[in-house]
Amino acid sequence: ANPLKQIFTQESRPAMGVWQMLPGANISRILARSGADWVMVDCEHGNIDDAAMHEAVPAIAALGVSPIVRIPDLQPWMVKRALDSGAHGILAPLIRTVEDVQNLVTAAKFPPEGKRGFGSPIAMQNFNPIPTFTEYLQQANESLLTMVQIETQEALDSVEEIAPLVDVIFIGPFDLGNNIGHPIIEGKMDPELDEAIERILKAAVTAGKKCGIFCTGGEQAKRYADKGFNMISVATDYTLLGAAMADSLTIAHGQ
Ligand code: 3PY
Repeated sequence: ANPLKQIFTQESRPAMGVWQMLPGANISRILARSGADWVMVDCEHGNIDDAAMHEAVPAIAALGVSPIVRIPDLQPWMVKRALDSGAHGILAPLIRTVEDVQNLVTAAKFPPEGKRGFGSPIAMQNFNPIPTFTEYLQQANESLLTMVQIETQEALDSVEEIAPLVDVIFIGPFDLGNNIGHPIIEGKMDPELDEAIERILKAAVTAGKKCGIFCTGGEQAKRYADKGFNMISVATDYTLLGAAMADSLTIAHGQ
């Protein structure tokens, strides 16, 4: 089962998630038990290598929460490693062209839809009950969520063609701002960045696909939920930990 896919297909609410940047299965478990619908195991900018990914992904899945892996770059071998670890979805950063997106889908799906190779029983172990080889092959393509980040000018220019090709188009507002010449400064977003975000949401809605966005806190996440976003990253482990300690210190100091 893919709990995130179930929310997408059976519920009308946004799926709220958290970004795991720090390595460790205990961190994965804390995040998965927080009430989040999905956890993004961030192998692009997080401090998470291949071994840490193979620990994080099953720890999250075991708690009935969807582990999604953000691969460091769009390389077929990275897609393969992430899916073999048992990821329920794959997020490719910084894609540029329709061809990039087609390459992701080809790498992520078993034949005949794609060219993913089979060789690892590890992903199968993450299911309960463990499927047979045939059952796994039958359900893997269908249950997988493919996601690409729209965060370059080129991807923005082609977003209407990209959206139909994947399950989720996911906005990275920081990179998108940088790449279209309107960086986010001290949390402030330029109206042109807002317009680009609206265009991406519209492309997803028109294609009948889901739209995701990265946020830096609950208030911002609520604003995007109200706009109709389907997959929202509320915060990261890294910032949450620091903020929680700072809040406790403020109280401890009697301030
Ligand atoms: C961005 O905002 O660019 C992201 O990809 C979030 O990590």
